[in-house]
Amino acid sequence: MQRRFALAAVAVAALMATTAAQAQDFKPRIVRFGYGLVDDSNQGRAVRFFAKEVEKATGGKMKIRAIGNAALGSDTQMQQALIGGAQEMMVGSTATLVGIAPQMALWDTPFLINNTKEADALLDGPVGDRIKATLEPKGMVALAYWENGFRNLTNNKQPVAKLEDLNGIKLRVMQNNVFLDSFKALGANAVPLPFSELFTALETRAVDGQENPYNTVLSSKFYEVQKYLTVTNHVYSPWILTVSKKWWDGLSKDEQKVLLDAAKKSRDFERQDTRAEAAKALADLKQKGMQVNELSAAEAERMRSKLSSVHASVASAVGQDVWKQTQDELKKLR
Ligand code: KDG
Repeated sequence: MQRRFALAAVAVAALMATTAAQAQDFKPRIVRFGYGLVDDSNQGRAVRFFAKEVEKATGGKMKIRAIGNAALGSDTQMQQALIGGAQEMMVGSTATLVGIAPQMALWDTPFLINNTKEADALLDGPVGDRIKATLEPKGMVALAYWENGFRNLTNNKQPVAKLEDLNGIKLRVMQNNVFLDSFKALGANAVPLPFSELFTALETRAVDGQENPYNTVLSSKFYEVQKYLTVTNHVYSPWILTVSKKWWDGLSKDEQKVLLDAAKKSRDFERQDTRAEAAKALADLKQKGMQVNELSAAEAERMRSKLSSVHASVASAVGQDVWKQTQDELKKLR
C-alpha cells in the first residue's frame, strides 16, 4: 500500500512540475553549449547536470546540446561565436576572456587565493559580481563561476625542486599576459597555446610542460605524455558560464530565471564534484606513473616573492579600486 502511495506521490509531483512549466512562458529551443574538456571530465559532468536542470524546469521545452572536446572551437573562438550570436552558451576559462574584459585578469593573479573558502567568497561576492558585469557590454552574459581549480606544474624534462629547474623548460601557458609574465619571471620559456592544442604539443614535444589542476591532468590524460608533476598550487583558476547576450535578450524573464537558477545549482554541483575528484587525483596520477614532488616551503616562498612583481601589473590592469576591494575582501576572510 505504502509503495503505491509513494509512486502516486512521485507521479503527482512530476505532473505538477510539468504543469507549472507549461504555465510559464517557455518556447521550444535548442541551446548549443560548448566546452573544451573531454566529456568524461568535471567540466563535462557539470554541463550535463546543468542541461538536466534546464530541461526539467522547462518541461523539456529548452533542450541543451552539450558539445565538448572543443568541437565548437577553442575558448576564444566560442567567445566570438557567442558575441556574434552563432552559439548560445559556453563554459571556459576567465583567463582567455582578458582580451574582451581586462578585469578578468584578477583571477590569474599568482597566489591571490589561498583556499576554496576564499575562492567561493570572492567569486560569489561583490568583486566576482563586479567583474562578471564587465562582460555584458561586450556581448556576453555571465551566469556563474565554476571551479577549474588550483594549478600545478607538469613537465617531461626533470622534477622541478627549485626555481632554477624551470630555466629553459618550454612551458605552455594560457593565452594571457599575466601567465606569460609569471612564468617568464620564474625563468621558464613560456609558450601561449589554446587548450585544444595542448595534448598534441606535449605529445610531439613542441612544449616540455604545462600547468593545470590535477583534474585536467587526469581527464585529458596528460599523464600519458608528462612524467613529472610538481605541486605548486600557484594560482586558483575559475571557469565562467556565459551566454550570448544577443540570444539572452530574446528570452522571456521566466526562461532567464531558469538559466540563472540552473547555473547556481550546477555551480554548487561542479565545485563539489571537482573537489571530490581532486582529493583523489594525485594518488590516481601517481598510480598512472607520474613522479610527484612538492616544492619545499623555502622554494615556494621564493616562487611567491618572484611573482609579487606580477601583482603590481595585475593591479594596474584591473584598476586600483578593484585591486583594493579584492584585498579588503580577502582581509575579511583571513
Ligand atoms: O576549454 C578548456 C579551458 O576552458 C580551460 O581548461 C582553460 O585551464 C585552462 C587551460 O589550461 O587552457
